[in-house]
Amino acid sequence: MTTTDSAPSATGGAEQELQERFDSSIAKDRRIEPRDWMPDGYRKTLVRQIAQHAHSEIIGMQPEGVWITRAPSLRRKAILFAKVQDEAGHGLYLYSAAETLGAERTELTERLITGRQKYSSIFNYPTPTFADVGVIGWFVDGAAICNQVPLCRSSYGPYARAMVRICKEESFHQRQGYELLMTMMRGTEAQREMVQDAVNRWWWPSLMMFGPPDGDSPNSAASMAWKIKRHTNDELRSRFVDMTVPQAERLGVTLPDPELRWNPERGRHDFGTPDWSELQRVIKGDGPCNAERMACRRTAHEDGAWVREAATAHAAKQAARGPRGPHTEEGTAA
Ligand code: FAQ
Repeated sequence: MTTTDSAPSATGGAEQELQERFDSSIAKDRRIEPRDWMPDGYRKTLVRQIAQHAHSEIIGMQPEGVWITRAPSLRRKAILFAKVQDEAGHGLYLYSAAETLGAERTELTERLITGRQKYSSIFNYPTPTFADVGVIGWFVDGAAICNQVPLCRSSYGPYARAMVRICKEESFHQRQGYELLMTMMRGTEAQREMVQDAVNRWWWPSLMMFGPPDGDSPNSAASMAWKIKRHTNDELRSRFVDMTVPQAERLGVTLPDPELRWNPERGRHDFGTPDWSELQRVIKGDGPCNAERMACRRTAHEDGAWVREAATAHAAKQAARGPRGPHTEEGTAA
């Protein structure tokens, strides 16, 4: 497939030339920047993926956020607080990246809270125990790293650059989760059971984070041709399994898959099939916590209206004052 197959065909000499220049940049692994011409399909795919990614970071603050006040020590509270704050930051970089493509953040938020745009299925599962915080760090941030490190080489410059910092922070997040679980595994029998229970509940949903199997992934072909995605959903899922199995052994937990075993011929692990009907149900809004997550996001948006109004009024005031505002070189207050 060429990069033009799924893009609207360029008509006319000038547009044809632009299309050729775009194709050549993609072929040579050059970055596409906001000022560059790009096919409509490329722009739309990026806005869709980046917006869903940003929404996931923001909704993703909720499952762990509820543990900030209940974390068992000041140290754990401070760590969790910093992690959840990082997720907010990731959301903001990503909304900014989407804005470079002409998308309005207000419009994207509106689409999220009215259910017209998706966020990751993984954040629709509950976090009943503190071990869930550790397992989210280990599995969910681990899966995010597998999926997002290749996105640092994504063809769209602002997205790729945002991913560099995000991935560094996700690495910290993954390690804090693993360290938390290690500590619990060195604790009491009840704590070890709590970790195993959380592992049992999060394993399959974490595999589903990578998206549907390749045969049912309508967006992959175009995204790979455009080098937005560098690997297929199944390839990244498989890498995650290979990375996680030795970590589980070291931790002393069992991954809940009787089909999981090393395949020496393939040099990879074989593993069972996730329940794809569950993924579809959760994506369509029927997961254990979809309604709760959306209600919480809507309330936060409504409660934040006065902040947005105050910030807009402040910006208008500053603009009306012109460049010589209250903090001029002379230090005079207007
Ligand atoms: N959940 O054709 P494909 C994080 C949708 S951030 C919901 O394969 P594509 C950090 C898909 O959008 C986690 N929907 O699609 C954190 C498409 O729908 P559409 C988020 C899903 O785009 C950690 C349809 O199904 N990460 O964890 C899911 O080529 C801890 C068909 O699928 C990203 O967003 C799903 N799991 O591949 C925060 C990474 N899977 O739009 C807090 C960037 C698929 O056609 C705490 N995104 N869908 O209506 C990607 O890499 C890709 O978009 C995929 C999906 C791989 C997610």
